Amino acid sequence: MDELGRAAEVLARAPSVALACHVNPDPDALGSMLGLAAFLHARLGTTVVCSWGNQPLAPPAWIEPLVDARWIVEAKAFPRTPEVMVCLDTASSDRLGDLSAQLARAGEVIVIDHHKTNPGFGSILVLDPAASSTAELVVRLVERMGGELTDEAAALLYAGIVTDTGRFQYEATTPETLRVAALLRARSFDHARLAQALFEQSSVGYLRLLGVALGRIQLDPAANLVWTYLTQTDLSSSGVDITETDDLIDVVRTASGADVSCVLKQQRDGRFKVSLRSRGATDVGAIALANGGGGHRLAAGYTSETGLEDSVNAIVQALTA
Ligand SMILES: [Mn+2]
Repeated sequence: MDELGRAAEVLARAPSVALACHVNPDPDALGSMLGLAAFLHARLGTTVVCSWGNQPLAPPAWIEPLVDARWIVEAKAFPRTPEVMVCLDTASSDRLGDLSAQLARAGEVIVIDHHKTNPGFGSILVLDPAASSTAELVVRLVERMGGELTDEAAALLYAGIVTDTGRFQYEATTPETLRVAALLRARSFDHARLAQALFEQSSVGYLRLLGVALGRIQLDPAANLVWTYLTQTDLSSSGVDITETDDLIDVVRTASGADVSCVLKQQRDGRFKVSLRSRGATDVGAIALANGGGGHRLAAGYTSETGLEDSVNAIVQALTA
């Protein structure tokens, strides 16, 4: 049997399922995890528990109307020895953060992911790098299992697809992606409000900080690179949390003057979180992988141990090699 079929079979039999996604979850991680949880709970009465390896957890506002708050627990309350554990949108086991220790103790570990750089882990691996999003894979799984999605589950999965495809714009958007999205949109949820909650939630402080980041943008034509950065001082003086700056890279990537765009953001521990995007000509996933990170061919990232200058130099070197 194929891996999707095995996953469907295990989930159909499990009275309780523990679901996890990667640390600092994006809407695809959260949407695929919570969407699957919502489906299992509604369809089979499965006891579901969901978490990710950040402590404390800070669930984003957009999920609030869509989930039962009791499903989400802190990592320390996650089952120590789950019979069935599902890891969603998690490109490698260390991306589970505090939850990675549970892998060795879990009975069955189902990994559902679409990251090309995923080395493969778990006992059942549903990995399709051609899929637009992990949420798209969850819909395939749901179709295999059979049964209806609730409106909330559909909204959660739709959120994963609409964000990971850049609102159906990126290369990975296939006819299958649109079929799946249409299937979800057929359920009754307010997609316009959901999109607003996902894409139009900037604080004025963030917009000012965006101005700072865009003001210091650098173009390196030889490396075909456009880049900028934010420091902890920038963040603290503007009162903006780093999680609010996720779409900075989406503004920088619109620059037509370079194929590769990069944003370096200093974290609390001083290290720089590096986000890379390519307009199509460069495999930035390879650069991220070489630096201990991962992702996709055109969108990837890693955490840099070196300072800002050395981090940028290393990227320039990789691009001009
Ligand atoms: Mn994803």
